[in-house]
Amino acid sequence: MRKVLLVIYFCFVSQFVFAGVISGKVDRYDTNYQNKIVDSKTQKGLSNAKITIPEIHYTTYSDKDGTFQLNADISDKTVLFVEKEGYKVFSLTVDNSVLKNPLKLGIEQTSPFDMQITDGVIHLGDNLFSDNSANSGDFRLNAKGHYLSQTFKRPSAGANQDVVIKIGTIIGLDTKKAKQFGQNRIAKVYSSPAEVFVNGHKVAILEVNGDNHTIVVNKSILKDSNELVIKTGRNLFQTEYVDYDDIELANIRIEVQEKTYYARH
Ligand SMILES: [Ca+2]
Repeated sequence: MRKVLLVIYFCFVSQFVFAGVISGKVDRYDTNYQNKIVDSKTQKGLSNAKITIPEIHYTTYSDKDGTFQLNADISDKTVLFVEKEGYKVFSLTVDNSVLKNPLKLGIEQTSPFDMQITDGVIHLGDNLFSDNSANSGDFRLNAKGHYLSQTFKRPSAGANQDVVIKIGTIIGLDTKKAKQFGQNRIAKVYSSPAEVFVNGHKVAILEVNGDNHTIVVNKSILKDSNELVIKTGRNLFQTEYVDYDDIELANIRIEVQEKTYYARH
């Protein structure tokens, strides 16, 4: 059987941020390599990176050349994390196809102003969801409520730099757009998008599941101490009671990036 290698780089694209359609660049080509963790710049294998899938309590580490085995029992889409000192936390939506198609994951060195503001997988909603919801099969965490609130200090960003919110991974959004993209199997109903606020200003909506969402924050709304709030949507077809969309978020960071990264043509 021909094997396909997924090469997933951090590739930050902002054009679709308000539609929430942001995901890492995925290149596929034929190879027989094992799963591998590399430095995204040098492409060199990285040893002793920690690879975890929290929802199934799976942990392994990369070997001295960066390779690793994934002998995990993955039934539905779930979050895989890669952590290594000196590198940004990497997260990726995986399903059981990764057991057949080796992963090559490029992770990025941290920058001085990176702030990791969440740890692990966060489930928002009310724990009421259909088995046909986007990726409900691996929802094993109880919802902590319908919104997330985190504070962060004002990042030091120059005139040519943007402050951005990175959401590493989103699973479970049952929006109209997620449905159009074939991300859930619910016949008719859908939910409103999740909303992202900074200091009470809405900065983005999240409509599509995936990895590596990037939201540029207008620096004029930032203060010395800031509040990031992410609210999950609600089922627009349930009028008898409020049914929040049960979603999972992972790997939320605040970063400072060069503005040229987002140049629009
Ligand atoms: Ca719900």
